[in-house]
Amino acid sequence: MVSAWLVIKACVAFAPLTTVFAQYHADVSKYPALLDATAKELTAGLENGDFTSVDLVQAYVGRILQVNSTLHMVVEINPDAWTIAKGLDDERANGTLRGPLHGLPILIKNNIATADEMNNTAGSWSLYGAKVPRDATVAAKLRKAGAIILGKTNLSQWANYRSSNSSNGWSAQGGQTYGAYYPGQDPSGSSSGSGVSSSIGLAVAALGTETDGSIISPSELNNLVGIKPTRGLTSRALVIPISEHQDTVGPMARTVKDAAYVLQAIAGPDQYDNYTSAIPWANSTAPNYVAACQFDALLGKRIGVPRNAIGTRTRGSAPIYDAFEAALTVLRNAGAVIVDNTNYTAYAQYLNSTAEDTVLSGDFGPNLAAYLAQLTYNPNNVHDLADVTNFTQHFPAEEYPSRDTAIFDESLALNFTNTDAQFWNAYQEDLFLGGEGGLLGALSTYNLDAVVIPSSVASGISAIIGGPVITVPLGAFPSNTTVVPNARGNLNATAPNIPFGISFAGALWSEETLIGLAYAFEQRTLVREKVKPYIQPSIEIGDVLGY
Ligand SMILES: *[C@@H]1O[C@H](CO)[C@@H](O)[C@H](O)[C@H]1NC(C)=O
Ligand SMILES: *[C@@H]1O[C@H](CO)[C@@H](O)[C@H](O)[C@H]1NC(C)=O
Ligand SMILES: *[C@@H]1O[C@H](CO)[C@@H](O)[C@H](O)[C@H]1NC(C)=O
Ligand SMILES: *[C@@H]1O[C@H](CO)[C@@H](O)[C@H](O)[C@H]1NC(C)=O
Ligand SMILES: *[C@@H]1O[C@H](CO)[C@@H](O)[C@H](O)[C@H]1NC(C)=O
Ligand SMILES: *[C@@H]1O[C@H](CO)[C@@H](O)[C@H](O)[C@H]1NC(C)=O
Ligand SMILES: *[C@@H]1O[C@H](CO)[C@@H](O)[C@H](O)[C@H]1NC(C)=O
Ligand SMILES: *[C@@H]1O[C@H](CO)[C@@H](O)[C@H](O)[C@H]1NC(C)=O
Ligand SMILES: *[C@@H]1O[C@H](CO)[C@@H](O)[C@H](O)[C@H]1NC(C)=O
Ligand SMILES: *[C@@H]1O[C@H](CO)[C@@H](O)[C@H](O)[C@H]1NC(C)=O
Ligand SMILES: *[C@@H]1O[C@H](CO)[C@@H](O)[C@H](O)[C@H]1NC(C)=O
Ligand SMILES: CC(=O)N[C@H]1CO[C@H](CO)[C@@H](O)[C@@H]1O
Repeated sequence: MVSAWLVIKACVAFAPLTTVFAQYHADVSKYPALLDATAKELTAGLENGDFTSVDLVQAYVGRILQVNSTLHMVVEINPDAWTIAKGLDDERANGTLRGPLHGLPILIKNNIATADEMNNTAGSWSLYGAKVPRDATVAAKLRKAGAIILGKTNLSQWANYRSSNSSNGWSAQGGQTYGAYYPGQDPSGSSSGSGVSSSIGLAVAALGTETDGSIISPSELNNLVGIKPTRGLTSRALVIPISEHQDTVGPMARTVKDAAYVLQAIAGPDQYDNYTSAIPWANSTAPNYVAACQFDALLGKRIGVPRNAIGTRTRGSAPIYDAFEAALTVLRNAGAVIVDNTNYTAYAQYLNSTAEDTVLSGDFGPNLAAYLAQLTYNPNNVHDLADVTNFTQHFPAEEYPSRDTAIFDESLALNFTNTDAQFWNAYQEDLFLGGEGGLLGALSTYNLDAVVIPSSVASGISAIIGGPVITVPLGAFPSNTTVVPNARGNLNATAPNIPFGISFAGALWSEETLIGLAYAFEQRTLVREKVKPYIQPSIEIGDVLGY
């Protein structure tokens, strides 16, 4: 249902905005610039009555429509966003405040379900029109915290778990997402649209999901802070899965503190995802991720550099490695003890291992079937991976065989599932490679609070043990960088001005520590604001007031 009031608002949003709103430009500088606006700045404006949450929805939707035809980062806008915003404005007016996200718009990845007008498809037409029994728990938690779910972001289809030859950020439903820092920029993935949207100020923040790299990598390449939480800290209920052993949901935001606000809202136990029962604290002693944002958080912390796991400086990667070495000096100057050569003892074996492929492949079939079994309406009758594969291979917009189904096929070809001994052996191998032979071994041997690594190589070791990682902007490629295409040849994977990040990784459930380290680094460097997108929308809050 679309209210009449919404239709009026929507018409304004779809009008040629720059001309319609031109007369209001005088006021623009009074309000926080949306490219970088923080939750705190927006909340101050709402508190002062300078603007409303309805205005914020209007401004963000206007911005989305200004760039979507170029960047394809948002697949659907929530038609209820205006009425939800009005309700939250009314609550604020009468003194009901749900928390620090009250009345702030957030975008979510198109694999996180909502029980409303929006679809949840992982980018596949097979799920277009499907209905779920309730919101994904993380979406319900966002609503409870007062956030406005503004829309769904494009992604690498099936969270990059379909093809061997597709491109980051492409889905059949949403087309090809591009990054905003260079024409044709590979946005990375699979939370591509969440990365691009958050980076150019199309919401206060976005949710992504990660199995291995899908929050950290697009956060890094889109000049963002991304938190990939410990598996089990955030519920995956009604999130289209890859692997119960590795999947997580986490924030992608412009500042560490904003990411902390969002994580605080979505973390916690959930009866629908029993991995959350591993959360090791009682409600009353749950961490305060926002309070962890302290300028002196690096003081006295022991931070390892696992040299054998950070890759090597080449001519192409030199800017990343040079910035990384400079960052170690920043950390030292902030009072951290940098412990060098905290190598991972089994890293060569990890690089050689296929155990993670086995775990993901073994989980995917049963986990996908369990998601599909929950649908209350399943328009294409896809009940398992075989059905989805058949659909994908026959439905023209899925672009098969130009984009293949190699990863589906590999999972279908497994002659065992995630309850068999072969699966368990692979999972135990992962727990060793990332644990005693990897990150956890180094943390314990060298008595570390965390390790620091270039974000481009940060995800894998933590992914296989379900450990947390946070990435913070570190720099961008210089203007003399040679443009290099991706493997498919349809995106620019390396190019001038493409951002990169630095990551802190630690023990399971160590988000509070990692957020502190990241915040203290971010506040000393403030890299994000030095790197500017080549394209960004022009609509600001001042442009929409009065509509
Ligand atoms: C404030 O508004 C909300 C939402 O409209 C309503 O549920 C609540 O009862 C109101 N509270 C007061 C104190 O008026
Ligand atoms: C969801 O899909 C249906 C088709 O089943 C479509 O009519 C509807 O517009 C979509 N919702 C949104 C918010 O785009
Ligand atoms: C954004 O562009 C994509 C690709 O053309 C399209 O599928 C999607 O519907 C657009 N989203 C909105 C909100 O206009
Ligand atoms: C990639 O960059 C090159 C060089 O600037 C440009 O000509 C090309 O159009 C870009 N690719 C895409 C897909 O935009
Ligand atoms: C989690 O729930 C599933 C079914 O939903 C069950 O098979 C499994 O044993 C449960 N695991 C734990 C640790 O409770
Ligand atoms: C902790 O809080 C959650 C929801 O916030 C609730 O469902 C759960 O029962 C609480 N657990 C305890 C032990 O109080
Ligand atoms: C750690 O790894 C680096 C890079 O492979 C190597 O140069 C160094 O000797 C190793 N140090 C230790 C203590 O193993
Ligand atoms: C890599 O795998 C091959 C084949 O399984 C094995 O022979 C070799 O010893 C492995 N190397 C390492 C460093 O684990
Ligand atoms: C595969 O998909 C085609 C086209 O949608 C359909 O006609 C056929 O029945 C499907 N086959 C199976 C085995 O589901
Ligand atoms: C799967 O196949 C492998 C080798 O082909 C065999 O060793 C293994 O026992 C099979 N597992 C099951 C569960 O059938
Ligand atoms: C870019 O310029 C820097 C500084 O002049 C130089 O060190 C570097 O080698 C150049 N990079 C390339 C790819 O030409
Ligand atoms: C509405 C819209 O623009 N849909 C596009 C989504 O992406 C696919 C694949 O690129 C296009 O075929 C659709 O036209």
